[in-house]
Amino acid sequence: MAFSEFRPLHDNSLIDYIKSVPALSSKIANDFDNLFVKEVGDGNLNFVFIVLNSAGSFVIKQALPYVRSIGESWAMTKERSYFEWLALKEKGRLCPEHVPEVYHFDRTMSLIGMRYLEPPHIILRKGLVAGIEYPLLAEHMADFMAKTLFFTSLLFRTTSEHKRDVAEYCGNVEMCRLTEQVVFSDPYKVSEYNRWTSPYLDHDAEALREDNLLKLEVAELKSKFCERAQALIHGDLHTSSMMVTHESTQVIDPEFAFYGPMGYDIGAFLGNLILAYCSQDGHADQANDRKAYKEWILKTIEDTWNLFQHKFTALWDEHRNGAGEAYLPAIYNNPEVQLLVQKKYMTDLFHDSLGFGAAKMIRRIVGVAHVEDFESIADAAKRATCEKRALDLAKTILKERRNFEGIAEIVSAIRKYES
Ligand code: ADP
Ligand code: SR1
Ligand code: MG
Repeated sequence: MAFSEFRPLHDNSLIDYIKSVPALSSKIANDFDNLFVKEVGDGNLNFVFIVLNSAGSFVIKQALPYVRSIGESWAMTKERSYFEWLALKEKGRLCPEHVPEVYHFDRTMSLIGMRYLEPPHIILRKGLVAGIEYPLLAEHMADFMAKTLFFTSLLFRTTSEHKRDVAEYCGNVEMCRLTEQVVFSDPYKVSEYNRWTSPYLDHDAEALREDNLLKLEVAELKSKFCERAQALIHGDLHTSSMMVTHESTQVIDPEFAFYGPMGYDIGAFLGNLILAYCSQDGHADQANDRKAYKEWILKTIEDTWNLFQHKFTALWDEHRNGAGEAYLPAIYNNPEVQLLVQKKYMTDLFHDSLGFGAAKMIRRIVGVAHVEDFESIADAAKRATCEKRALDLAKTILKERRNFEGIAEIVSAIRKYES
């Protein structure tokens, strides 16, 4: 069977496809007799097949020209697969410890073949719902974010390299426009796609549309998201975009990648950890009140930012006499000015991260795409109580983000929203 033009793959055609690609068939020793193939895509957008036998394994991810969770009525470019591949390669080069290896890419078929993250790897969000602690998570995510953000920013690169790559990723405009809509626009207006736990949150959803101060701040964040090509960001770094074990953290799914504000990635991760925290009371039962687990989440939030800040500034110090265009050594080479610019840069980045993180919390409660942290709380009243707490907290963080001086103050603010 020829695959010279795009077609969605199913179990049988997938096997024919694999037979036609040596980079894939060699992974399973060309043995098709006892092959296990299963579609496991539970994300919002794409189809993911696990392929394995006793000789080896891989995953095939294919983008179809629409949003999977909505259906064919919401068209979406399958070129997202190209940008996912590009970003997996680049982030894998910068941080191979935390990115699955890519084995194959086919632009015509919008298809990526990559490492199968075998059990016990699970999606982090599922681990957070189950109450599982991951002792290395903060360290690993801080490492991933510090390396991928620093090395693609003007702190490290020349403007020639930067503009070349910015231009390439501008092609991912449809994915950026999806984010502009579902994160920064729809939650603040009437939209056919919005939903929330009704009737409990009816008033809260309406209040968002009438909160002028909030809308002013969201406009500022949206403009930064659209205009600031600070680094190559993942673009969708929530807790379902990483697969984890106790020892391993693997970041997947960078199909929203583009040159944008670093705080959008850091905020996505921290904001989703805060959502996980706020959902814990809904998962508490007689066997486990989740109190200790909530403390672990708070510690992970604090450690992530502190470790990120440490690693990022260490990379900056190490490369400060390199080719980075932002702070030329000829101008910024004395320790006093170096300290001043780093402090300003990190403070601005912290406030950006808080703003974007809060916006991403809000969209998961009143927008189109919700999260399992809350959706898996069957009792609607209980779910709404958790969601309302998260929503109120997010509104405070978003509006007052510039007043927070460190992550410990955010942890204190989170504690204040306890019932
Ligand atoms: P989407 O782009 O639709 O959000 P994801 O990349 O998040 O798709 O993948 C959907 C699901 O497929 C994940 O939740 C995970 O269960 C599974 N998956 C994706 N990539 C891998 C992988 N490399 N190894 C194992 N499972 C994977
Ligand atoms: C229709 S919105 C789908 C969402 O799922 C992805 O993971 C992104 O977060 C996107 O906003
Ligand atoms: Mg996903």
